[in-house]
Amino acid sequence: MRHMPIIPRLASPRGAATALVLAALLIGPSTALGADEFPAGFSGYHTYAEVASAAKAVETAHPAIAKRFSLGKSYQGREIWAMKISDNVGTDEAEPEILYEGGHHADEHMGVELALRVMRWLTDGYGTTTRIRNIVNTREIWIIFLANPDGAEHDISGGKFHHWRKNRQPTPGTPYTGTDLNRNYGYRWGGGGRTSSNPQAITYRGTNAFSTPEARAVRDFLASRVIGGRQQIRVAVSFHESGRLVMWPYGYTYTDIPIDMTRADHLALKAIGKKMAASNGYRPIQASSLYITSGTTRDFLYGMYRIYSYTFELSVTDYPDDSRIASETSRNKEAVLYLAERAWCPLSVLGEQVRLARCGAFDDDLEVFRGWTYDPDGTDTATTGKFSRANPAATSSSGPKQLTDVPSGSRGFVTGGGAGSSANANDLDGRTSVRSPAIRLSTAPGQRLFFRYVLAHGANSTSADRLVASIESSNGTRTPLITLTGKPADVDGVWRSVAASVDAWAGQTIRIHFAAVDAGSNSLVEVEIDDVRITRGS
Ligand code: 0X9
Ligand code: CA
Ligand code: ZN
Ligand code: CA
Repeated sequence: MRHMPIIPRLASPRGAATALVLAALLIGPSTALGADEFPAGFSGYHTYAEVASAAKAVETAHPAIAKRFSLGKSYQGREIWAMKISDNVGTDEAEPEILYEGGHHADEHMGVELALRVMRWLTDGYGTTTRIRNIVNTREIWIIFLANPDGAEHDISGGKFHHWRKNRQPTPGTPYTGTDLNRNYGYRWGGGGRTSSNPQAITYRGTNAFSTPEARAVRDFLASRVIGGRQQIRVAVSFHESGRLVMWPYGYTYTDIPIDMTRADHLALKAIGKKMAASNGYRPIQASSLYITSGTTRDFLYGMYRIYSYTFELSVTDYPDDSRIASETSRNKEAVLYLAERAWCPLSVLGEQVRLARCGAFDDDLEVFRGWTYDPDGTDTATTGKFSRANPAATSSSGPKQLTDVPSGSRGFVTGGGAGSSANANDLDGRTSVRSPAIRLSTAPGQRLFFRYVLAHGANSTSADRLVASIESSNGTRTPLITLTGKPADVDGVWRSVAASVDAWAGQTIRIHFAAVDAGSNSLVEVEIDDVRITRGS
């Protein structure tokens, strides 16, 4: 069996450390906790203070492309230092974003070193290497160096290792200290496997999802990267130790493609993971192949935002001495740069057809919220069957009407997702509409609005029943582009796709608007929509 990254062991109860922690809260971490140092043979690793000053020094040396900032404070009040690296670093530009982070686990110091190296590669290389210059100029890179500063300082306190993994937050009502930050994130928090509800365990998940200030700081930072309804960060890696693994989501289930993942995402996650593993020599696996976890950063990043997120387990052994830092970090350089380049459109790893279909100005599989607005005019009349982004239940009336399977993942826009007491209970009555966030079309010709849909109706339908897709210009003018109408016949639900040119709006900022109407006499009408895209011409 392969080396297992974590060895189950119990954390020692909090004792004399309490006084020290209280003192820290009063006096401030650096003085109260002393000048923590790595033991002999490990002094090449960065302490918390050294991480902070290394980042500051890089900002000072490269002010145009590097900006240090804090995500907020740890439990004991330390700043959680981060850096943005990009051209025009002070401006939020419309560039694909990447997140690298280290130090969720206090005893995994190599991950912090890799985060620092990534900073150095990108800033030192900016003036000398075309590849790196291109990455920095066309991306916005975020680095979190040490997500768990209190734990990391505790791990080396007194100049010896304490084998400390968790943060340093006491668990209320118990004598125990520390929550495993990589079990504290709010995506399927609390599940089984190597995730514990026992405050004494090294994999303690916390009293609630996001009960730790450190995970909350990362969560709030991620939320701040949602702009115009869209998460700007597309790819991410968490640096851990040890085992030399590249892992993709999910960790919470053994299933390769569960309900909360699309097939395309799974294929792309795996392809990119394998590509990175081929360059760093690590073993590529789905995270759950190691063991089941829940509440990890990686699962949260993908589950909540569809960020293509990975965990790297660095090093063969735990606590490699500092002679290993240079080789263990540098073997990851290619993988780190490759992922930054892939951030433009990770799905394009699946080939030319996928690139044309899914790397255009807009791509939404409707699996997570991406900034659509229901009833944007406030004039919808639907009494039942309002659009919602739902996992639809099947309905049947003289044959299938609302289909339960959607083309991608488990969700789409549906006119009333529930089955109701009869097929007529939850179908569309009146008008319902939904509008996309703003989309900046490229100036290139050949872009098309594409979507998949179901338009099912009973024999009592007419051409007044319809689904209309319009393009809304930035001045608010709405132009119907695709109109699909009913007719007086029983039409069962079938998924179809449709596309139309948006060349007339090339170079403009637009929104996509869908309206579904059951007009005239009240008929049985069901509409479903999935995979809304602006596809590329070339
Ligand atoms: O257990 C963890 O959090 C990670 N290993 S570590 O030794 N660095 O603690 C592994 C997380 C990967 N996810 C799953 N195995 N599900
Ligand atoms: Ca920039
Ligand atoms: Zn770890
Ligand atoms: Ca979908």
